Amino acid sequence: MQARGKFIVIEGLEGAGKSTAVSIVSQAITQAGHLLANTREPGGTPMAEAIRECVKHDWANEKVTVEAELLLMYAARAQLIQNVILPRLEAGSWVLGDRHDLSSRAYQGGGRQISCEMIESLRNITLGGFEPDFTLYLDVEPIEGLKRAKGRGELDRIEQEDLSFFERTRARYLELAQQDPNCVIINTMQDIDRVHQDILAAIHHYLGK
Ligand code: T5A
Repeated sequence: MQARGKFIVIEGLEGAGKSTAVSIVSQAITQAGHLLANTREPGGTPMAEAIRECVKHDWANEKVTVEAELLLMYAARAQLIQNVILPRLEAGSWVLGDRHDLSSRAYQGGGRQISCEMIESLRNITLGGFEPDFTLYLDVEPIEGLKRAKGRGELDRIEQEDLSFFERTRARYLELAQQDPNCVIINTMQDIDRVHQDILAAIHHYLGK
């Protein structure tokens, strides 16, 4: 019988360097001989990509409520898990996610200050105990991450939040990452080559298990 694949996730604030980490980790996984599917959240299916557009869009005079934002994130996640992640894992492929549930717990739980109870109930409905096998959390100081994100062009609705929002988000990320035995924290405030070496070392260590 085909062994179930592993679900690996890259997490971090805007400008943490997730895109580069995704390519480093993808290469390491495929070189180790595994089939790999890449996903991003919110997104990754046609409907979830439409939700992504909707959630990142600046609706001008219509305030996006924190509840609507939270529900949209979990609606997109439900689509992705049922249609892509679980079928791929069952077929033996590995899946590498650019963001997953930790993002909601950090951005909506920490940044937006939505209660843990509300998030927990959506996690139970959507995930039913499903969790990544391994997470790399790329830690960046919000001021530096936003500077990098700004260097890339126009900011979306969430990226336009004030610094305190990202500070709360980062604090929640760190708190949750430190509690998770399957999560490695990468300091991205170092020289970029060193960051890439640390990412490679972490995924090689995981693959060697
Ligand atoms: N969201 C998402 C929620 O609120 N809740 C949720 O549940 C989920 C799933 C998604 C948005 O939705 C929110 C979070 C987000 O606001 P996104 O596009 O997926 O949006 O996420 P972003 O974080 O916006 O993606 P970014 O592309 O901004 O982040 P990256 O991928 O981490 O940044 P990257 O790799 O493009 O790097 C940005 C720039 O910095 C440079 C890179 O070269 C690049 O130019 N850089 C460095 N420079 C110097 N030193 C380093 N160590 C560097 N690392 C990268």
